[in-house]
Amino acid sequence: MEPPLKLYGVAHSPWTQLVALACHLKRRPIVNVQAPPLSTLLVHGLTIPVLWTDSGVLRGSDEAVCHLDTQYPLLAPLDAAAVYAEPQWVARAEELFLAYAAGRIAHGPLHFLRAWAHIGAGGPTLHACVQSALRPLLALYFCALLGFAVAVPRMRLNEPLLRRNLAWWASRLHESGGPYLRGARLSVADLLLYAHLQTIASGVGSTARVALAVFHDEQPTLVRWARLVSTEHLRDYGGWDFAAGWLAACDADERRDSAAAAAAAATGRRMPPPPRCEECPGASRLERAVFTASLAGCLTAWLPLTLGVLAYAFLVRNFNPHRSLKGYERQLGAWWWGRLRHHRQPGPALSVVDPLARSTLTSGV
Ligand SMILES: N[C@@H](CCC(=O)N[C@@H](CS)C(=O)NCC(=O)O)C(=O)O
Repeated sequence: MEPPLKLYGVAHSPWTQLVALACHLKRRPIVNVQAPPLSTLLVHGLTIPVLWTDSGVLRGSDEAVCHLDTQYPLLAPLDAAAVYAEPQWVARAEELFLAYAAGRIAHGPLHFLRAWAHIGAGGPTLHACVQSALRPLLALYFCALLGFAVAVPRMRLNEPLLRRNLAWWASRLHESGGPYLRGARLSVADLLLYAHLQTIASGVGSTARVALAVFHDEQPTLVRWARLVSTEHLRDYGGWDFAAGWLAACDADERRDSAAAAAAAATGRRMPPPPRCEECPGASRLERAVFTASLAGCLTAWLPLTLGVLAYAFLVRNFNPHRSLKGYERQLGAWWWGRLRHHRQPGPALSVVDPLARSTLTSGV
């Protein structure tokens, strides 16, 4: 058996999920780390994911997935080169991220940090506990990032954008002739959407409640597609699988007899309840205790160090070419600058230009 690859990132990140899904399909075990080595922190900040392989360090999910696909072409080919050559897939995955990312902190920072306590790293107990001790740094970084996005540019979970985006994926599925997004075979296009479904189903903030309802009520073909991906390819995916429980609940819901279904329909939506973050597979009680103790340390005795590291990480994030939503942030900066120059008079609504230049998306901020 080949040695495991080191993957820096967490299961609640769609891009890290994407790399973990590709590793799973290529039968490459991973060792998950939840803080970057110092050299990575200094140059690239805290952006996830990073994958360490025999051929070097791969930053960004696209690099990592392409590497895995070319390295193991005979094992479940993922058509990575072809998918990344069609910019629509990543662009729509980023758009989906923009639609729901801020919803992850909709229940407040305490809920958000509590969800992070439940993220497991897997592996031997000692490894899992060390990662739990390091994870608060990343948790505080994303808490601050999302907190800023909600407080300043007033980002929210954007339901209309989410609806339009999921309708786009559903129409691609329809046009492909199925059962997968690019036709008869599972590809990175499917993994891009499925990775986001995993993050949405991780139960953090309002994403699961709102986005899973849109999935369930408006895009039944996407639910069937997700069930196929889950049962055909991810049966033994393990502790990072957040969507499986919800899909099983959808299954049970569909099997209900018609009288029960009619009664349920009369009382409102028949959607199975979305998972709560503490119900998702993840960290043990010991790991959660270690996380909480370390978080307390980061916010008290080590506060100057925490603030210093976070300030540095926010500084270098702007030079990191791999993180997503860069185009959106550039436009946001220009919009603010315009508002300042025009003496804070309300300007035109901010919109995000689709990188494919096919449509203009209202961001809802
Ligand atoms: N294009 C990158 C996106 C990676 C990314 O944006 N990751 C997010 C977490 S989900 C991140 O680390 N963001 C840090 C930041 O924006 O500062 C990929 O595909 O890996």
